[in-house]
Amino acid sequence: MGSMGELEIPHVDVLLVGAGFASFTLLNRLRKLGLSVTIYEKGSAAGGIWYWNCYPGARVDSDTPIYQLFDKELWEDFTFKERYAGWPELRRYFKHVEKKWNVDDHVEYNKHVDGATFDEKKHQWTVDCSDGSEITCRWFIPCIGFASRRYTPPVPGLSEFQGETYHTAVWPQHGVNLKGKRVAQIGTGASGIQVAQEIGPVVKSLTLYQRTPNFCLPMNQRKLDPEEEEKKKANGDYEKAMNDTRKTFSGFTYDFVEKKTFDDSPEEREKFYHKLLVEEGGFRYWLNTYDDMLFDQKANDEAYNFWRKTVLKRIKNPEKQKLLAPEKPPHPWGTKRPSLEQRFYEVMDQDSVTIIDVNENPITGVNAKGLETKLGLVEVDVLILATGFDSVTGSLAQLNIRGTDGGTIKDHWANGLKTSMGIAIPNFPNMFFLYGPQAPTAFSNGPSCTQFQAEFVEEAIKRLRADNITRFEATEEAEKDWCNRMNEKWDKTLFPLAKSWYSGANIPGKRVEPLNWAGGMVEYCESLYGSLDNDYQGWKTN
Ligand code: N01
Repeated sequence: MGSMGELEIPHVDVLLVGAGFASFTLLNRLRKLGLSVTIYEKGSAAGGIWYWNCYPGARVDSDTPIYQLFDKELWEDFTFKERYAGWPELRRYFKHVEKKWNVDDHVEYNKHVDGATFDEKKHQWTVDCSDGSEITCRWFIPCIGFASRRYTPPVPGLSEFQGETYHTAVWPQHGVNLKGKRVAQIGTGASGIQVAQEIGPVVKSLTLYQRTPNFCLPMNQRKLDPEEEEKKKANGDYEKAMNDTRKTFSGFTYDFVEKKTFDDSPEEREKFYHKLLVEEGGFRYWLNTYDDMLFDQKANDEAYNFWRKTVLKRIKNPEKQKLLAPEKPPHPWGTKRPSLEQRFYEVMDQDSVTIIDVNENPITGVNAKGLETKLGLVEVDVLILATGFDSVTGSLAQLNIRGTDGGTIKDHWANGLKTSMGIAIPNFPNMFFLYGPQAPTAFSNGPSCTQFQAEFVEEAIKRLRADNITRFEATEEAEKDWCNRMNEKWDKTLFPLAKSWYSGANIPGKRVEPLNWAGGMVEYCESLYGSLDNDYQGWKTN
């Protein structure tokens, strides 16, 4: 970083915002090119999503070894203890990364970026922070993920509640003791399922306000044997797994099988479904199944029915059976994100757990003591809001980043979301964003997506420096083309039939449109990397 005289504004080649997977991989790559790089992070420690979302039971849904940075020097002396790591272990992992990569001089915590403006003369950004400080940079790269703007629904009277209220996305860092408490929870997304299954067995009572059932898949969690993991590393299994993620739709190690649902006989199909859902677990029933499941309603019904039949065996209470696994699903199976669960259905079946369907019994008000529906007042000590995020677009749109026409990103998207390849926007030169809108983001394993995007950014900056180019901007044609391709991919799937955060439908008044690239990682990376060829097609340079 440049020296800070009295009036001098510090300058770096690259400013990264957020201290998670995306920024750490970029930091390591770009400083190797000889660039000065700084990360600003508004939290007080690394971890990104794993810093903020430290609610009980928060745990990743991608399995080891692909949920980590893909650098050998990091994984050769860090071994995860569980197949699916929980947030405390992920925090420890980030500490390991910080130490191993010696990042102390590169990261500033408790530093909240408010906005940025582009200086056309100098071809650089001036970035301003909430503490009044500024910094200039040639390259401005927000790495703030798709879930950094939380959402709280406008429940009438929420502020009247005299008990404790917590949103899962800003859970107190010191934890909350819920033992023996009466708890109400709104929301049954990925966060809600994990909280409910974790606290259900220890609280006095749990009342779950559900709008849409989450069709969860068994996590099949297990402890990892350190010796076995070392053997796998020595065998090259880790490298192979990480490389395999380049070849699949979602950046996992497995992909859809090249077969249609009804190519198999009913017996073969049952056997296959059973293997994916019960024996293997994880996302395999979602992402390693017949390749028509997310495209063909009949195929999808078949998948739902098998899932339902399997889950119903785990729930005894007939009312809860209807609520958690209804005969007619509100959306095609897998078009809202299924959660990975550990004994969720058994916990929900406990007598101490009540599920209220807010479609039939909306929350009419909250008062000092609890939540009211037409079924009456439920008095509670604690209210948990597991109500999600203004996902994907909300993260960037909340910042006051002004482009060359003076408008913000929010202005740019006023009539519809548009980006070039989910990584840049016309009018916002020298700015890339990772793990954001119109990229494979929510349809992918996070570390895979961010790693592949970081490779592009590294290559782009390397070539631009060699070519003496100091201003790099996506063209409007490239943006238009990407938006057309986004819609084309999306419209072929069953995703448009779900009201989901994948399309912004979870936020009242938000435009409903595809927010994530549904064309798969392989095609995404081909488009992205290819755009640097033929004299930077799709980009304006000077
Ligand atoms: O948020 P969500 P999340 N009244 O939007 C409900 C990642 N993640 O924090 O489904 C009543 O999914 C809403 O209902 P509905 C992951 O990608 C990963 O759980 O819209 N209910 C829904 O049930 C995930 O998908 C991990 O009808 C209301 C819930 O609140 C994404 O982040 C862990 C309501 C919100 O669920 C978001 O997950 C956590 C209202 N007015 C998160 N408004 C792991 O890897 C909203 N809801 C494990």
